Amino acid sequence: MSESHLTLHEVADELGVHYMTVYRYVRLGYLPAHKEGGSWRVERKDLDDFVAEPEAVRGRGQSDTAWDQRLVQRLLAADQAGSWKVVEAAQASGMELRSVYMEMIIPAMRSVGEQWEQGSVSIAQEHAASQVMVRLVSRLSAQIARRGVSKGTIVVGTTATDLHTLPLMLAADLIRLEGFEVLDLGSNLPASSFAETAAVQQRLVAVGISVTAPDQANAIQETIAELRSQVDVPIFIGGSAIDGPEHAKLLGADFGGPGVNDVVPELLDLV
Ligand code: B12
Repeated sequence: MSESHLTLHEVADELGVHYMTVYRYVRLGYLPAHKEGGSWRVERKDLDDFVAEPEAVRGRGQSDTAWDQRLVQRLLAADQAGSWKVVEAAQASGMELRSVYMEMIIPAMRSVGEQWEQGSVSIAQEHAASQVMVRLVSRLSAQIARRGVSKGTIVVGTTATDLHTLPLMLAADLIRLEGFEVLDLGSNLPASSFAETAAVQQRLVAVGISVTAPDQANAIQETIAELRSQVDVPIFIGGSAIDGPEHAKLLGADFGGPGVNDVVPELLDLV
């Protein structure tokens, strides 16, 4: 065994604890590890980092794991590999994909945002954390496997002036998890291109607009007007800049709300 890739037994000997204790550290995401030939291996550097952490941070004595906060730490360190290891560890401990999004990814990103607003995180750190998160979500998204026949296609995008791609990506994945094909057009797309693309989709069920940036009322109305001139399916809007269903309707959408859960019943009613 190479000295840089330790088995869990070697780690246990070194830490002076039982093998099962080390196994628990790994499964709960306290100690990064990867699989080699079916068994866990720990890199020397990760073990050194683990030993260097204060007991409270390691959480050795805790039975619950604040996965989102563990992820926030890795994101703020712009540690892509470490962030992925936290996600892997959560999944290895039995967390299902939807919960990874709802209980880890979304709260972690909101926490980064709050710390940025409070000034405890710099704008560069927030940007770097967002970039790591985009990569993480791209990787996680590949795990979404549709069971059975697709419920149809939903095209999503933002207004031409909203740059928040990440909330859109997350919303797109949560809609995919409901069994729809989702065509994610990203952010900053001219309304005419958005509408032209939606218009040529097979089995189009609805079109969704993600709204995160402030002051988008005019842009939303333009996007909706363009869409209505080219497609005749319901149009819904969502995102953190939408207060609730009434606000969505006031802006000209057929339905909407801040979160994906607010629109899932209507989407399922369409099929
Ligand atoms: C990262 C970030 C950015 C990045 C975006 C990078 C990227 N690749 O996306 C950049 C740097 C580009 C950016 C820019 C700006 N940002 Co910004 N940003 C954020 C931040 C920190 C995180 C966003 C995020 O990923 N959130 C996490 C996701 C999980 O949460 P969510 O947005 O609620 O998304 C969920 C739901 O809303 C829903 N959803 C999303 N889309 C849709 C669509 C549909 C149809 C449905 C049903 C649901 C749905 O699903 C998601 C998952 O549950 C937030 C802080 C925050 N609290 O979110 C600020 C925040 C959104 N930004 C804000 C602001 C003000 C700006 C700027 C104006 C700053 C500036 N002065 O330049 C610009 C605007 C640029 C523009 N024209 O768009 C404000 C918005 C306040 C508002 N709406 O009134 C926030 C809230 C920060 C703050 N409190 O000041 N930002």
